Amino acid sequence: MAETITYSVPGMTCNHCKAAVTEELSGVSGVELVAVDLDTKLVEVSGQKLDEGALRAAIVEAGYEAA
Ligand SMILES: [Cu+2]
Repeated sequence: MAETITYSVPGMTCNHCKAAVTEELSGVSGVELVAVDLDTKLVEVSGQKLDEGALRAAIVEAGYEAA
């Protein structure tokens, strides 16, 4: 069953940030869709059997922090 998890990532300011976060999260197992909203600084991750720890690690790997 698909699930969606939303993270607040205040450090994202531009399209480069958006691309970096999207790329890292897209590489996490089970992730099917990543939607970044720069205005609200929210990242929506959708997929199957999502691993919260892996998702947070991917955000850190991209150089940001999930609030
Ligand atoms: Cu940026």
